[in-house]
Order: sequence, then structure tokens, then C-alpha cells
Amino acid sequence: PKHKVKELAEDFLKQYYAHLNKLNSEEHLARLNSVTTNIEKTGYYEHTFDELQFGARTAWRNAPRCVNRIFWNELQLLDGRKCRSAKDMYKAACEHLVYGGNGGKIRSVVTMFPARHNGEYRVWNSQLIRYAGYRQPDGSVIGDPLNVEFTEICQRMGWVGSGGMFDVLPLILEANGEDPELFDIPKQFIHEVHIKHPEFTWFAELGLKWYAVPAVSNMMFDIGGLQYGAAPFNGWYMSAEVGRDLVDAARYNMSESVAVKMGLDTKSVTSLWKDKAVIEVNRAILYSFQEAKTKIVDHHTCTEGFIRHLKNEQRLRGGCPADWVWIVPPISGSLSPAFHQEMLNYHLTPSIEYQVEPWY
Ligand code: NRG
Repeated sequence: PKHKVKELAEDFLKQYYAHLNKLNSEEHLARLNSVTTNIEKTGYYEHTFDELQFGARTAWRNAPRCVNRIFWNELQLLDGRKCRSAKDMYKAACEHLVYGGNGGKIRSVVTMFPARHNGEYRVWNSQLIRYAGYRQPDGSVIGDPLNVEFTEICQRMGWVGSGGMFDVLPLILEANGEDPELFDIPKQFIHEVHIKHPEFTWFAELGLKWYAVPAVSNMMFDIGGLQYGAAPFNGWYMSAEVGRDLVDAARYNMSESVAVKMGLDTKSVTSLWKDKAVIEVNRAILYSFQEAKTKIVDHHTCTEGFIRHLKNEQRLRGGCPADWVWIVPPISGSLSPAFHQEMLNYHLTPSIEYQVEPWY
């Protein structure tokens, strides 16, 4: 509803001009006037580049589940709002991977496609780069079990994968509410790291690898009352995320193979073979990314930075919304300062939101 858009736009412009130290300046009031007029006439308005970049940065700053928000003010905007077709979106997505990947010196970046009031734009993939999961007749999965449903959608649209453990899925892009289109991502845009261990020479033979750029592409940015439903963004991985991708029972489920190779007693949980295996997988991930000069952060450095960020936000804004369950790392929880930190979770706008899958 118009009054709601107006309210959110007004609040957003206050935040924007306060950030510029120009609250209630002539410029602020003139912009507010023009935005309000537009909303009254059409129900909507358009952000300037600077407003949108500030809005995206603030949405990240407000994301309670993200542990690496200390870098929120460095997020770069790539403006994809001129895209009108799936092909346009595909080119922008490839440019995003090049800019964000940056040869391993990964940069935080978001590509904003047209806001919802200009038509339905969606990236159907959950991340720009994901590995296929092939359901087998016996119910088992080759590849990443997380992506079985999406892999089947690709196949129904005519994609034929090679049936491997790490086949990068094609992009499915929807522009302006039209039927989505499928695009293969050329190899040169896919930066991957083979996983080896600093001591266990057998580790490399497991044939594990992971991609360098975690570009979440199924979430919606809600900025000043406008909704950006296609807005892939990336930072860099925290090692324990890739650790979970490779070790979680519902994912690549590698703990037993690793533990057996380590010669651990997998018959008894009290040998802590799972715990030992997951730590070595994490060491291998950190070692391999570092060797490949590809940016990654360990869970100690990352959560220490987050605690500093919390203190800073307390001073600057009187608090910082944080979801403890998501912030505490999935390994060695109580070894991280985050475990011992009380947190408050609440909702601020601009925000990054979940949205329903576009195929429903
Ligand atoms: N855990 C997921 C990735 C989620 C987003 N993580 C980031 N985002 N680091 C996984 O693929 O393991 N980011 O924008 O940097």
C-alpha cells in the first residue's frame, strides 16, 4: 500500500541523509518531496545509485545471521537495473562473478536487478555457483544432496549434467515475469579450490573441492519500501561453512571416509572420531584456500572481528541485531568469543529477507 511505501521511503531517506551528515538539509527535503510525489502518482519511486548502495550496505549491516558484518560499509553495488531480459541478467551475473571473485582476492559485491514494481525478476538458483545433486534409483545422491530439487528443475528444462560429484549447475534466470531461461556458466568464471591437507597426503585423493565465491542469489533486499527480489550478493567463505558443506550428514557426508583414513575407531562415538575428522577437514580447507591465494576466514578470526563489530555498533547505534544460533560457529562453539556473548535479535530496515521459491 502507498502509505506504507511512503512511510518506509521517508524513514530510509532519513537514514541516508543522516549518514551523509545532511539530515533535514535542503537537498534532503527536496529529495523527500520528489520521492513522495512519485509515490502518490505511481505508488513507487526509483533509488539513485548512491541511495541503493547505501541501502544494500545497511541491509547487510542489519542482517542478524551474518557474522562478517564488520565489513558492511565496503559492499560494492553493481547496478543491474537496466537489465530487461534473461540474457542481460546472465551477462550481469558473469560480470558479478568476475568482479566478486577478483582472482581470489574476493570482494563483497551485490548486483541489483530491477525492483519488483518493474516486473518479476528472479535468480532461481540459491547461489550463483552450486553443485548438482543427482538422485539415484536406490535413493542415494551423487553430488550435493542440497541441490537435488533444483537439479531436477534444470533437467526438466533440458539441462544434461555429466553425473559427477561437483558439476556446476546452470543459471536459471527470470526477467520481467517471463518464462525463465537456462545458461551454462563458462569455466573461466568459476573459481574452485582443490582440497588437500598440510600433513595427510591421502587427503587430496578424496577428490574434494569447493568454489571460492559464495554468492547467495535467492534472497530479497527490502530498501526504503522497494523490494529487490533478484539481488545476488557475495562476501567470502568462513572455513567452517565449507566444512559443513563437506561434512554434514545431509550434504557430502565425508566424516566417516576421513576418519577411516585417519585410522580412528569409528565403532565408538566416544573415540570422538567425528570431532577429529571435522577439525582436519577444516584445516585442509583453510590450508588449501591459502595455498591457492583465495580469500577465506577462519572461525576464530571471524568471530573475534564480530565481537569488535558488536562493541562498535553499540557505540554507534546503541545495539546490533544478532542471531546467536547462527553467529556461533558450527565447530568448537565455546572456543569462540561469540559463544559467551549475549545477543539480541530484532528486525531493522533496510533488510535482507527470505522469499518463496519462484517455482511455487
Ligand atoms: N553457508 C553457505 C553460504 C552462505 C553465505 N555465506 C557467506 N556469504 N559467506 C555455504 O555455501 O556454505 N557471503 O556473502 O559471503
